[in-house]
Amino acid sequence: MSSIITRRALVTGAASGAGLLLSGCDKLAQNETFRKILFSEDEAHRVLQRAISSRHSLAKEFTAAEMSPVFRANGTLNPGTPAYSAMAAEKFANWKLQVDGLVNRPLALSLAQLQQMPARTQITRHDCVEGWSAIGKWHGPMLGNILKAADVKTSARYIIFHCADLFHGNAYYTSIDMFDAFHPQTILAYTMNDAPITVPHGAPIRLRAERHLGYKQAKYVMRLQAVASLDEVGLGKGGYWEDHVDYDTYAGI
Ligand SMILES: Nc1nc2c(c(=O)[nH]1)N[C@H]1C(S)=C(S)[C@@H](COP(=O)(O)O)O[C@H]1N2
Ligand SMILES: [Mo]
Repeated sequence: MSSIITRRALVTGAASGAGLLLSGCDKLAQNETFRKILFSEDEAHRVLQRAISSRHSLAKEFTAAEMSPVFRANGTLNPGTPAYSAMAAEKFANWKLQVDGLVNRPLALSLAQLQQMPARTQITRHDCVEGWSAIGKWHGPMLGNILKAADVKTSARYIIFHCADLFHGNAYYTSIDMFDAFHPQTILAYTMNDAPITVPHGAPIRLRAERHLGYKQAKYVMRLQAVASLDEVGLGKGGYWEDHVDYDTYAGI
């Protein structure tokens, strides 16, 4: 999609500050917000950057011929709440992604608006700690572009993904840090294997953060919250599984 079409679509759409959604995808690492966050004056932060600089590398991408014939669904297969079921019945026409917390411009983005943004396509391997993997194709806007549109504050250190489902009675959520949030392979996918994401796989959108294991790939994402500390959410360990089971917050692959 050319950026001219995108610009027109977004300006006529309801997203305020939509012009900010326009930056080129893989050039994101050069953008101003990203630089401000990563290259702050603070020495402790610079030391941290060096320690984790290898995390800027890309996860392996595969060819269409390597895609798994079957990609199983795992965890919640349908949030099943009255609110979610009503949205699914309308094909998510009235669903909106909330973007709030440490942002200067909170957003509520419709599926149509997300679909008008520049998107990335990636064929990657999903690895579940329960012992299975599958290669699938994902397509959607880069999270970094959404955060730029919301004008995320430099005080934000993590993005929390709030999901529509309860798992064993607890709200499913996960988190990634700002390095992963602005990683080029971190997208909010609205298609899987060239079709709209189905309910078992996380309709209408799910996170793909390709340097992470399966449990971080949040399905049914309803809200992005920029926070300074993980303490503010749930039991404070950065996600449903981290809170309730002992998975490490950064178990990169
Ligand atoms: N909202 C939500 N996201 C979730 C889960 C879940 O139960 N709820 N399970 C996680 C786990 S453990 C895995 S392996 C993947 C499974 O994704 P899939 O169903 O598309 O295979 O989703 C992850 N994201
Ligand atoms: Mo998993």
